[in-house]
Amino acid sequence: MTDPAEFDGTRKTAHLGRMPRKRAEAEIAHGLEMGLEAAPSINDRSISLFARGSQPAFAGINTFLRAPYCEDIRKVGGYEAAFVGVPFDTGTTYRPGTRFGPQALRRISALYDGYSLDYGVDLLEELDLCDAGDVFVIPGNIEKTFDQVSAAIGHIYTSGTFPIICGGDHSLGYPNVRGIAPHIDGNVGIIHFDRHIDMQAMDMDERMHTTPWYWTGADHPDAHAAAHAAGRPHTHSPHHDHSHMHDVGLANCPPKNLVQIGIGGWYGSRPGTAVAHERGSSVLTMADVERYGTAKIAEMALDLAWKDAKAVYLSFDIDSIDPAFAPGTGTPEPGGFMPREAFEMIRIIAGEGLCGMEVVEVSPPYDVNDNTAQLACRVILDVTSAMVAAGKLGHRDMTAF
Ligand SMILES: [Mn+2]
Repeated sequence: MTDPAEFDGTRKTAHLGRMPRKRAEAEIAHGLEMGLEAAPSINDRSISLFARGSQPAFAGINTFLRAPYCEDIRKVGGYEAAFVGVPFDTGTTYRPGTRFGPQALRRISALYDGYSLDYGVDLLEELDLCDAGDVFVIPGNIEKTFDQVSAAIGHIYTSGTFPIICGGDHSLGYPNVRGIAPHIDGNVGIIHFDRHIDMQAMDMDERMHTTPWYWTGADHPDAHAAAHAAGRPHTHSPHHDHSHMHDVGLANCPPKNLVQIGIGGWYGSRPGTAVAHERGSSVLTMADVERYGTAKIAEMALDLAWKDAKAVYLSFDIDSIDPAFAPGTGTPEPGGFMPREAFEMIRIIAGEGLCGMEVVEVSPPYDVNDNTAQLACRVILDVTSAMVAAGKLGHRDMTAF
């Protein structure tokens, strides 16, 4: 006999049905106060005259998921999670445009109400989320931008708030982790979804979006650059001409805890493959994903990333999803994940908890119908929801489960 009580959908509709809508009701009251009463012919008196809440989705001033704008960033610690944009694409090696990523995500995120039947989560009710606005990037200078980004992300993280970082290109992986890892007492694992390995030392003589994970660990030959910049004694290396690099401090992110999922294709990865081989990161191709299946891949990624580590960081390059679904990106590479495959893996990974996350490489000028921005938005919503459902983020009453 088929028992509907056993359906996932039955359990989750029950949970969502029980959950109070305190925040939603407060938002309506706020909208009426700020936006005045609607015209007399409007029967639904929760509607205001000027749009001041989440509806209509196409109206109003967008923050991510209509979350409060944390303009006074000194108060970011009052929130459990913060969306922060880093509109930087100077690290791009092919076609730019990711500087418009944060705006695109904010705009399309207005479509969503904050609840998910898939997760049985209502982010509006169960997570104190803000939009921290954007980091002030320096478009003409990669290293100065890296310094701005590390300091900004470090501020959010040390305020006790989960950073949700929206790029921007993937060069940001390096300064993002540099903002978090130094504040963690122990090793940090990195789970990296991408079609590209992003692990070469330099690209066109600078640290570009092909290079962030070269700088993991303390044993790479360019560690001297940090010593040079800090005025510490150091020995020469093949890259002594690059002493303009401001820091290389991902010392507690060993490559053995770096798991790279979905790598392959025909562009950009050759120089980094030698580095990955020498340093011992875990590289999983699409063939690996087909062989083991997505759930097993996610479990193996957790094993490797968490081994002797205190925390794990998630780096999600939207080009890991096939360009048929995510065309709006700087270096598209056919043969990537189906969206549902990616969603399953991030759900399993995020359920174990994360110290921070980034979604990078959304390039709206190349997007179609906002599909790519929407997928990136979905990655953020799924990761945060998986963490809320597992009691790793937000304020769900776990005793009710
Ligand atoms: Mn990529």
